[in-house]
Amino acid sequence: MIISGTELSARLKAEMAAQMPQLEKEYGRVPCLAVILVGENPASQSYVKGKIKACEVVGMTSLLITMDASVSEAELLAKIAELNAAPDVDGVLVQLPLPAGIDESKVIDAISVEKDVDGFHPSNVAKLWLNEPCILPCTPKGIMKMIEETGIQVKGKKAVVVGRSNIVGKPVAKLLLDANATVTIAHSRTEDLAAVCREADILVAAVGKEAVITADMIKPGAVVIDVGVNRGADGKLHGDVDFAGAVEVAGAITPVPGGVGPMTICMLMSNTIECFKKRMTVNG
Ligand code: L34
Repeated sequence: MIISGTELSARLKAEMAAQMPQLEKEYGRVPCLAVILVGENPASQSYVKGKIKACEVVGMTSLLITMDASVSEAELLAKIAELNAAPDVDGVLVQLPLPAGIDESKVIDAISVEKDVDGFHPSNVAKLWLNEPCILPCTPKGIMKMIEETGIQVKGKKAVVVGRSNIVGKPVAKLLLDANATVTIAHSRTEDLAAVCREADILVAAVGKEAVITADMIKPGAVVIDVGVNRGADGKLHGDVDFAGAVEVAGAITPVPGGVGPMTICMLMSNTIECFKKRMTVNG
């Protein structure tokens, strides 16, 4: 089984689009996402384009703010403050990575928690780990939706997450733990990574290196989620998993492209709606 993020996200976006007339009637407007893109990183440009396009598809409004790579940290922080204060903006996202010289954690801290559609703000991270209601980071949330889609029961299963980043590895491990999986976080210093991976009923590869997960590292029938988006020497996108080999062994697997990437964007739409609804009910 190939878990298509393209198809699943299209279905979920259509469901969200169907809610828009009701939201507009109830609150007088549709949700609005503001995206700040600093510099001209081609990958970031492509992902941001996807985010703006998704807003159109869902029927929400968006604001794209592009800033020169030479922008100062102070200018960027001032723009964030302006968007935090804007009553008609529900979500504020600063596309990462940022140019050298800008402190990413300072930027993330500056985004108002109520508008933190990425779920990267320390308050949202703390809430996630304390089991309090919060905005979930988009990629981990999308991964859980894809696992759900396979119909497998996560409870009691062995899950191995390869990678320990703040935006994918750590939060997806927490969500798998909440779903009652037995979770291992493996990483670049893990001894005998292949043996650790072979134990996994659910394997999440979030390393950021092409084809580090090969067929021999996969337990037959396992669910394999490939978070990698690596631009190869051939100019094409490759996952962290050697797909051609892995698809023969796995029970279900996500492709790259067309897997986790589109689901990340889809969950961003869902988070924006969530922030919108919360702000509209709290602020009247
Ligand atoms: N602030 N920065 C912030 N939030 C995020 O959620 C992200 N991320 C990651 C990078 N920086 C961020 C994304 O948006 C990764 N990411 C992302 C989003 C979308 C896609 C990939 C990564 C995506 O749509 N990938 C397509 C291919 C797109 C292409 O061809 O360039 C796919 O099918 O995988």
